[in-house]
Amino acid sequence: MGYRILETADIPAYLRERGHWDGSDDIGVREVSDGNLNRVFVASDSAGTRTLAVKQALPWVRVAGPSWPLSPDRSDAEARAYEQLARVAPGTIPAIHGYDPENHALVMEDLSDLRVLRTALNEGAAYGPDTSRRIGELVAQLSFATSDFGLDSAGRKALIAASANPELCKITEDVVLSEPYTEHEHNHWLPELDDLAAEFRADTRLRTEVADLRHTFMTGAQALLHGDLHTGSIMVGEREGAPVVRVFDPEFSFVGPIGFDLGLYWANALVSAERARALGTASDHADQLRVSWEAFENEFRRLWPTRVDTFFDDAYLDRFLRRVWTESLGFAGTELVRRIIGFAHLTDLTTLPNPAPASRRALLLGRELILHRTELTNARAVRSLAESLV
Ligand code: SR1
Ligand code: MG
Repeated sequence: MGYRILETADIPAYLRERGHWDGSDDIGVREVSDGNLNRVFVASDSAGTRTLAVKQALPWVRVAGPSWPLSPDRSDAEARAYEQLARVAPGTIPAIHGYDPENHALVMEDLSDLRVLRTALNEGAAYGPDTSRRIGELVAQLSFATSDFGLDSAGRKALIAASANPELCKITEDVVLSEPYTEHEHNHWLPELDDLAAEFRADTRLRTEVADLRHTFMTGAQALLHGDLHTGSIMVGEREGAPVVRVFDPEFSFVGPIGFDLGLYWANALVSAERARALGTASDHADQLRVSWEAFENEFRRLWPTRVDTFFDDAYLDRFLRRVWTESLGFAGTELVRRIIGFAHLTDLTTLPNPAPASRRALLLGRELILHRTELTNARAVRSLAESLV
């Protein structure tokens, strides 16, 4: 039948055709699309006891419409990433009930009893002890298992080839890792930040450092990444009294530098800290970089004795982790910058009553992280830097 764009009214028949829903009960459907690229529907029975989510990739960027075409094949990358994540961290992703490559649609567990981490933080929640720890562990588990430490050489080459995701990598190379430092129609910012936006475009040293990070992103095939690990790609909540963390939306997944996943998470945590500081609601926000790094490092070191290639010795592990740390800081800096003067901004800042001061601080912090990433050798130094900015 070919690819068809699903509308709300199509979902009940679609779920039945695909064998995801039997019985004749009424299926209620609501569209809950929230991200920049895709559509998401939640289907439920009349009692609300049975629910499923359907995510479909459109042939364009959802928030831009047909003027920004984008192949719906990105859903293949997402389905592949979920397969890998299900192997290493099944409890930290939604249950996947099926993938329909023809319609670029995933049918999965409905997570609407949970809250998007960004939304929860924006509404005043703290991170608590589990979220960043779990994210750090997840990045370690996924990256170790899909690196040259977790897979043999031939398996790695096959993974790299199978995980190519050129269109979405190009989006990142553009909107995160170059456009904000150039004149580009995608860029926009608050008028109060005109001076900094102009400075960033004119700063040749900054541009060279971003070029270095961009090239690392393009060539540093260390491990399979989530690829877009911001606080809008994480759900949190409680089920049966226990904390729940679920990572979703891995459509930007590809084999790249591990620091890109950590860096995105860190930047979004740092922005949440700026919001909390601006509102006077800061609690554990500023500690999340440390918590996630320690969890990542501990889990990676725990897995290290299981590596498939022992030519990589313990001294190399120390060097490797140091490199991941430094690159993570640099990528965090680029994520901060693009979220304030690039295409896609963050509600953490845009919904503040007076967004300019916090946005300025985050922008300055981003530049410092990019320029001084090799000198910032621990989380305490990053925290002091963030607190020192006026
Ligand atoms: C055109 S897409 C812009 C951003 O949305 C996605 O969530 C990614 O973060 C991407 O960079
Ligand atoms: Mg997304």
